Amino acid sequence: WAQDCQVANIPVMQNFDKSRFAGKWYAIAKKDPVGLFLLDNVAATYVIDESGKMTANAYGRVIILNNWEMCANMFATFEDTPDPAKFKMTYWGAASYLQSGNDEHWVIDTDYDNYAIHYSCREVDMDGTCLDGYSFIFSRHPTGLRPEDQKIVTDKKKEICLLGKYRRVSHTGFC
Ligand code: ODT
Repeated sequence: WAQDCQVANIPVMQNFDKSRFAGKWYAIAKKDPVGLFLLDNVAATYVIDESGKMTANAYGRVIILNNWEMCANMFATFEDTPDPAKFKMTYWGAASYLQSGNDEHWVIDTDYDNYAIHYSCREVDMDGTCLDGYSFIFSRHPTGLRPEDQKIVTDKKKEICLLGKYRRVSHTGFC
């Protein structure tokens, strides 16, 4: 394939099955957006209700008001779209001073049992590439990705034009 950094052409997970995606995922790497929020110790738990609607809660270490360090408890609801791997996420914090808003929530790839690649472009540039966005590499294991999943994840980072843009997300037990 040829590299195509157009947001509209980013390949997402085929036949995404949200019920298999449910449960807890540990963020092990992150590409930050402008105005970075979740720093580290980040995990997200997805729930699918009887009607098939997806919700999630997440936690992570944040620094607010310049210097106050805390664990943010965050919640999200997801609106389905015609593409099963693409959702519109509405999110808010347990406390009013935490971030809230609406973001895209795309699942680029996952094997459901070990790794997942999340992607969200917040602002598409004039040329169709992403001007501001963020992405999480998730693992079912807090210890990180299995060696056999690393190449798959590296290839996908390249495909979404974010190779080299990630930092590691540590899990120290802070949250
Ligand atoms: O950390 C940043 O810089 C941007 C992230 C803002 C969104 C955080 C909202 C979390 C809402 C609850 C969880 C849902 C799971 C979402 C998956 C990815 C974001 C953590």
